Amino acid sequence: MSLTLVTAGESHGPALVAILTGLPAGLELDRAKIDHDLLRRQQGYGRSPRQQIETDRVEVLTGLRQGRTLGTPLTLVVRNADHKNWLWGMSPWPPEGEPSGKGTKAVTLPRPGHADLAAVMKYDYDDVRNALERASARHTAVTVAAGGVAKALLAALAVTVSSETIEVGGAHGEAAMREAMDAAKTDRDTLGGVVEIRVDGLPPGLGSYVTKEERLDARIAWALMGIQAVKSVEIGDGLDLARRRGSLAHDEIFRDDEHGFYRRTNRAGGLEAGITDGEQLVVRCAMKPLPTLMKPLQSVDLATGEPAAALVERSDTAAVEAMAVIAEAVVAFELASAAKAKFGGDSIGDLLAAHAAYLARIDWRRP
Ligand code: EPS
Repeated sequence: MSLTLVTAGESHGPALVAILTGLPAGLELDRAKIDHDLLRRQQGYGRSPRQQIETDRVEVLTGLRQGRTLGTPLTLVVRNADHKNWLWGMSPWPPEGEPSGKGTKAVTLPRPGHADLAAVMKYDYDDVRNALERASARHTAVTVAAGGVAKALLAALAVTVSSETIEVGGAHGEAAMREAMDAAKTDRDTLGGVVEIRVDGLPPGLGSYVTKEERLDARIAWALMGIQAVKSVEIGDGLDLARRRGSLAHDEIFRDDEHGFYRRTNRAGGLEAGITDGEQLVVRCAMKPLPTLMKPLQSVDLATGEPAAALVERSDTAAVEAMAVIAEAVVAFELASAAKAKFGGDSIGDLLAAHAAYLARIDWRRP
């Protein structure tokens, strides 16, 4: 069985929840490591004042005993500290007493680029809040917690996942990216950017060409495109490969006793035909600028049908660095799922034994 993940939760509701199934029993989880990723997701230049309200921490409700998985569904929770300001407005049950706090008035000014307009039409809402609460990127907090569990499984296989923000608002390099974010903030505007994920230690043979569902390139693209605001995903040399001749687009095959089979280039980014090829996995994804602008774009008031400025709410100037941590998490989840599908095992010991037997069979050494 491979892994499954379901997340739930509204941005200003009581909590965010993730349920993971298919984990082997006996996998050791380190709460501090998961919380560290939650902290990394909250940090980054250009983040919103909301981050001063939240201190995200993982709680576990099921599936874990004394730090080790039980092989049963694992339920993770990240509370929304801000919910205390929305007790009436985001009450799960019909609220009691006079309206108070935030979220008491219907939002009728849809923001271009957010889910707002399409969602109110689709779901027959008269309050945009019903859509934006779930469309919000807030729930990526619990996605990151789930990614932390996946990273623990990958770490047991000596696989490590890292990320880097390589571009914000078209600027490269730490200083230029900060400058771009400062300028956008001054102009009450927002920025997007590009992150790169690298994964080391993956053996050849995860994923498969057999079905679309098993193609790891498809799964990674699906997972990354599922992150709010992501508009493009690239694996290896990606788009640039389309502009080259075949002689400069592929990774020639070599073999010696020290490495087994290996490549001297990695244009494929570690994936051929949806299967890992034993090289470093390299994936980039790009997010558009955030749609909540302090200098609002043109919209229409849904209550009157008249032209109006879009909703202005507390927002980030850019969240590209946060997106890097989220991208790590979703890529880690797909890789852990592919590893579980390949090596199986009801216990982590069985999974590691199958992994070791496989490495002993193939002619490949970890680069
Ligand atoms: C978001 C809007 C902002 C962001 C939020 C994503 O939230 P709020 O409306 O509460 O100010 O801060 O992201 C987070 C809360 C988070 O933890 O990442 C949106 O509309 O997507």
